[in-house]
Amino acid sequence: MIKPLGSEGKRQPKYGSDLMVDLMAALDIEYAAFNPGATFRGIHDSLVNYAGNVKPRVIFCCHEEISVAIAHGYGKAKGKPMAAITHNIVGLQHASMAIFNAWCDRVPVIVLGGTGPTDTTRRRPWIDWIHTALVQGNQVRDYVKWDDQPHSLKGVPSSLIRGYRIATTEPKAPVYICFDAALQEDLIQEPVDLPDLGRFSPPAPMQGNPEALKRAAALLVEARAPLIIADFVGRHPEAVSSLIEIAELLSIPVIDKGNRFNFPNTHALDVTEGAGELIRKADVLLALDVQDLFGALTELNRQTRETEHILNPSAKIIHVSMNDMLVHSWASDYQRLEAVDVPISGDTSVVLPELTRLCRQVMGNAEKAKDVRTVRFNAIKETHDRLRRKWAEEARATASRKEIATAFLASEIWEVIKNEDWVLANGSSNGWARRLWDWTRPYQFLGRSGAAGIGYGMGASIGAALAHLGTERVCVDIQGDGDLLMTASALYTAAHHKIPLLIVIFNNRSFYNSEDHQIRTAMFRNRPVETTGIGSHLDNPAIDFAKMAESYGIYSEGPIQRPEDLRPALQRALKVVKEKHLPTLVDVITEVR
Ligand SMILES: Cc1ncc(C[n+]2csc(CCOP(=O)(O)OP(=O)(O)O)c2C)c(N)n1
Ligand SMILES: [Mg+2]
Repeated sequence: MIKPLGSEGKRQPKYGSDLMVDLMAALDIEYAAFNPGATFRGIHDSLVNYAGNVKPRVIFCCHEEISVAIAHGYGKAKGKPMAAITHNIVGLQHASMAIFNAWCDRVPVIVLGGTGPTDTTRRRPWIDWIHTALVQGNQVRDYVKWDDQPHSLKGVPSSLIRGYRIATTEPKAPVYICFDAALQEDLIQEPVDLPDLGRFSPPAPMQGNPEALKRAAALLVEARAPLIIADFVGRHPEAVSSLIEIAELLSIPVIDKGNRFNFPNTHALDVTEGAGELIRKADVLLALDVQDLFGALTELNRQTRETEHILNPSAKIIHVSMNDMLVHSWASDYQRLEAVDVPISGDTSVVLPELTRLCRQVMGNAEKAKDVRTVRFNAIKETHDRLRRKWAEEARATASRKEIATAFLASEIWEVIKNEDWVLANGSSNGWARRLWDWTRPYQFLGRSGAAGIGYGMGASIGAALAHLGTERVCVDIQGDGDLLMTASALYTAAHHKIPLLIVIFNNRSFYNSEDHQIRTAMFRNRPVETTGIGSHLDNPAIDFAKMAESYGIYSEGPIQRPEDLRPALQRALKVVKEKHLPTLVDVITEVR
């Protein structure tokens, strides 16, 4: 909800950029992340000297990819956007990977930029020319929801307010708004009135079509083997309890695709990793905000890229999503086309309660059906319990290995944080965090990067920790070594702003995902695998991440090589996070995967 102007509305803006900063404050934008650049020196000055670095507060970064990734993580954790400011076309090019991540992850980020001056007679030779594009938004237009470049100061309020509203209307996504340097720096000639922002809020969430919802309810109640696959439902935390309710009402097993926290892993109906068998025998599938529906119903041979569609062809598919509401042609983020019997455009946060109500109506008091559902519930619970027991045993078995296994890493982090109010901001230790920990509350997991563009983890984790600042929550980043190296200077931002964050490096000394591809390719072609580390294995020299963190002023531990050294190191680091409210880094050398 956009709030009316507070005390900041009583300030007297003198320059164009003062007004821009007033608007950001009015829109309740708490932070603006950036590294500096002369095309927004006006805004920079206004943030610091006019608005006193209070709201928005400057988050000082060393790369635009980090600024946007911070806003990305913050947007998910806080449920509202912050700003990332990029320096004309050069900063925007650096930012573009992170904007694409946020775009695919459907997260609102207010990306701001400077340009020009667009009046060529006011440009400095050389630099103002090579840094000005016609128009700048072209560069990222294919993966932002909207972009704009207002031509007058009077046009600035509607541009920013519209941008904020578009970004925060479902499906949410980044927007880019570019301010001419001259507009920022010129004196305000005529006062510009700010409108009552309370009248520009995004619309209420969209309900599904009533007829389609009735069909869906009838199919679900009649189903012999219904199945739910959920992917982005948890972007609205309150929708998680609605999902639990409908799953419990009809005893439907749930597969969580993990782009958000969708379903508690402790719940008897969670069968996330037992998916294959359930998909094969399902007769009605309720897909909820699934980004890649074809992918969710498919088994993949990683070596040959061949896919096998495993859903029974006679099964009926209901898909509730906003996917059809945001399609651009440039990036194929719409995925392979999948047939759907009951497509419902709507926001699952309001569709699920309504669908549950309709299912109750259809069910009435049929006693016989109750027995069927109880038998089904018990069978699913057995699968769920069996899987959890199996994983716990597998993890225990890794404790005696000489090297640190990914399951062991996850279980040791769990032992250290399980009595804290924790948030897993990034990473999963190869999936083990969800297998072994108790995930019960929606804010505990933020999902993934969106576009699998590496360089995301550090920035997104700082953003999440910013969102939780002032609470007792402990944010944890299980940070890939390769991903970290892409945006390592984020450590400076974490240290400079004293961001409480437990960074655990899952250090397999490799861009292992790619190394694994090299191994498979070589095997498939009957070529030697011994050479596959060339260009992907991060050794020779092995990087000392603890020393690196130390040079940024961050408390660090490691490299931890022996299983028995891991827990004490994590405990010491956690103590620093909790008592000193600072970032810490524990470098853990692990098995490759
Ligand atoms: C910007 C970008 N470049 C390259 C890749 C290809 N890629 C995917 S995963 C990966 C390795 C990441 O390394 P790390 O974070 O250490 O994770 P690991 O695979 O070792 O667990 C690479 C290089 C990518 N996804 N994004
Ligand atoms: Mg790695």
